Amino acid sequence: MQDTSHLVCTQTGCPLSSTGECLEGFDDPHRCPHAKPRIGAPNVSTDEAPGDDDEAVAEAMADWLPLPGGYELTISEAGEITARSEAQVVMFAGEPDAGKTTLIATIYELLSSDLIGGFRFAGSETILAFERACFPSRIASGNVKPDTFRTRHPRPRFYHLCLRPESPAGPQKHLLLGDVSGETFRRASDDLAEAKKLHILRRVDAFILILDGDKLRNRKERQDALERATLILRSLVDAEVLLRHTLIQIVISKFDCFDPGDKNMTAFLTHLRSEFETKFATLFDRLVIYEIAARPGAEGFDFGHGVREVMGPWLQESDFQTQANYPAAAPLGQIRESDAFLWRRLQHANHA
Ligand SMILES: Nc1nc2c(ncn2[C@@H]2O[C@H](COP(=O)(O)OP(=O)(O)OP(=O)(O)O)[C@@H](O)[C@H]2O)c(=O)[nH]1
Ligand SMILES: [Mg+2]
Repeated sequence: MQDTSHLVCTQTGCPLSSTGECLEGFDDPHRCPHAKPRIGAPNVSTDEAPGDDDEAVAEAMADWLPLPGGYELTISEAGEITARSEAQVVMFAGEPDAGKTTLIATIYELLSSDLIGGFRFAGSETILAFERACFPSRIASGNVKPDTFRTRHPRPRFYHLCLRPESPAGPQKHLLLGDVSGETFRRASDDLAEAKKLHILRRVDAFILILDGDKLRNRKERQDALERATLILRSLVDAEVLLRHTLIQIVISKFDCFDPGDKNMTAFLTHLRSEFETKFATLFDRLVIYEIAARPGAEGFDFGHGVREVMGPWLQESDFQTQANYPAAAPLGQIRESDAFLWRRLQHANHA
């Protein structure tokens, strides 16, 4: 996503200056007719109509080359990476609050300080986005209880990681971690047309479906949480956006919230495993279930408990060799220009 700190929006209620999101839904807010260059002090009122000076600066900036600003990448920006280098694309899905963004932030924190699966952190084009996602859990934020900002964008945005192998001879590896608001998946599970809009999923190497552990431990909420998760998967299969060769990783989050002595809970987890295995094992080549505590609040759990295991398959070359058969044709139906662009670049990359 572009750096938008030099832009202000003339529309009341637009979150551009707080989150970088465009009220009109433009992936690149520079293209929105309501976005104007920020003049003078950074806290200039967004309600003021743009003056002549603003118009003149906007005109002068019209053909400036936009540069990546270190925040999340749009689909087409992510496509630039997949086109030029070997990259694994991983999409994180789940209901609101399931723990998607926290898991992405934890992956970054673990890789920043540790060797995982023989790989080390070597860089990122979305370093500011990672830092923003990690900030709430850092002591500096002053939060009593660590929290993560809610993801609001309805379209996938990607975090980027470049990794280098421990042995200096090996090639670098790129990971693109896709984050979408939980609301988008909720809509997809209710409406097939909404699920079809997520055709970018046809390209992902791994699809992570996160179930909120905090809901699973609650007897009144757990059955509903399980049903909603299976509905998301079912709806994406019916919409033909999730393909057989995609690695499906079912992740039970917030494992630190469980009472280890609760036998009823243990029985429910066994039931959950058999539900996924009986309903989906024949639809996918590989479906694996994990238990994690990405950012545990309780003692007895290490930071990022179980997260390395989830990452394992993305880092092992052989695990993705079976997925070379991307669909030969572009997705049918309505397709946005940026998706079409990504499709062309991916085809090019796969045949290069
Ligand atoms: N106890 C505990 N809380 C966690 C853990 N992981 C995430 N949380 C908390 O769960 C809440 C929701 O996490 P998010 O990562 O924002 O969830 P999300 O799925 O990205 O939510 P949306 O962006 O709304 O779709 C936050 O308050 C997190 O601090 C964990 O391992 N243990
Ligand atoms: Mg989120």
